[in-house]
Amino acid sequence: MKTYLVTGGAGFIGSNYIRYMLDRYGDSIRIINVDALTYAGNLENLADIEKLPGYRFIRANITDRDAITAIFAEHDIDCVVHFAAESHVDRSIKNPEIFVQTNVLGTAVMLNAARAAWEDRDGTYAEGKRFLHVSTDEVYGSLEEDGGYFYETTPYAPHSPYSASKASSDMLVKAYVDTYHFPANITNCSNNYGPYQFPEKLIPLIINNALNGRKLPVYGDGKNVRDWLYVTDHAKAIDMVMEKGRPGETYNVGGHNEKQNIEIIHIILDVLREKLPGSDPRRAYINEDLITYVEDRKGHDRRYAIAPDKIKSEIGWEPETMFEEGIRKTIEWYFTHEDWMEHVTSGAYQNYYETMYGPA
Ligand code: NAD
Ligand code: TDX
Repeated sequence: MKTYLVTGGAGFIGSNYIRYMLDRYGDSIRIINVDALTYAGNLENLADIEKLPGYRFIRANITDRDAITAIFAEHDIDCVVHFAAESHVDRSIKNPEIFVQTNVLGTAVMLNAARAAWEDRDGTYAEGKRFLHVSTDEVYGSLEEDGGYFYETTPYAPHSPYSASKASSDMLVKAYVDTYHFPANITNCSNNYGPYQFPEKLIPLIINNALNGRKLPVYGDGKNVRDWLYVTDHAKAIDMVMEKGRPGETYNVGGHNEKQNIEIIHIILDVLREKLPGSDPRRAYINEDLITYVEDRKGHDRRYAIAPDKIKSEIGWEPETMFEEGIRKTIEWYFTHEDWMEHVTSGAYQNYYETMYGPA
């Protein structure tokens, strides 16, 4: 039976990945979710999973070397899927240091602990050991509006403290591959969206603000382009890279769903109007008047886009969910999970952790 150590599994992508894996493999795998439960980690994201026999949660900070080493000592880990990170660009502009601590030092701790547990005396690793580092397309910098894509060979050119910290962590993984023949892969993914995304990111923020009649903040001219990937498609890509990826390789994961931010906002408003019943009072205020242009993000990357050719040809993965379908599924999820949004925006879930586990 394979045992996966998933870091950051209480966050947006990590919780969707754990659900995907337990749906797909059931009792034939074990998942140990290691998460510090920062503001972005929410055990409500896994409420339907916490009692499954193959699942276990451990609260630990990835920068805590002793705690991480103890987890490797206690469990025979086959695969690490490393999601844990500070993930929000705007927060990194305000407070870069925590991004270096978690994303760079935390990744170093994870790599060291995995290597110490896995490496044989002759410098080899048992069959089946694999460390998958989940990274971002933002490490490649920014593309021109009128063309080009990020490829695995594109030079790194991060601009924000967030992307600089992710680029640094990628470099550490590459150094482990080159120096210790460490069995790792890196996936660099485009913008994800879907259920359980924290409403600081564009799509859930716009859905939540519109439903509450609040302004919809658009940075700059609203024409920055992101390449949107439905989160379950990303979970499937990670599973396939873990199964079929060549050790040491990087795979870019993208949605072929490029959209300007302002287009996203118009689509969300259209779908909200389409989905809300005629009698719903919110229909009165959900309209384009809510759109408000605000000061641009500092160092705002203009365009991200991935051509996922390598992962398609080597591994057979392709994005399956087109944006028009994915955004409908996402909005329906937020409609049926108003309690989740209420707990997240009020901070109620964090009070619960303090009671359960003490201060972070
Ligand atoms: P998220 O912010 O929703 O979740 C991050 C999780 O990591 C939370 O559960 C948090 O509690 C945990 N965490 C943070 N610091 C920790 C620490 N020091 N120790 C242990 N746990 C800690 O992030 P996400 O959007 O789910 O992103 C997951 C990963 O995917 C990140 O590495 C991010 O860089 C990468 N990524 C995200 C996107 C995206 O669009 N969201 C796209 C590409 C790559
Ligand atoms: O209120 C907003 N108004 C706005 O115009 C917010 C929150 C964002 N934006 C713009 C900025 C970006 O151009 O929307 C775009 C998307 O912004 P975010 O949702 O903050 O995502 P982004 O900065 O592109 O980064 C995301 O994708 C890559 C994730 O947060 C990263 O973790 C991931 O690596």
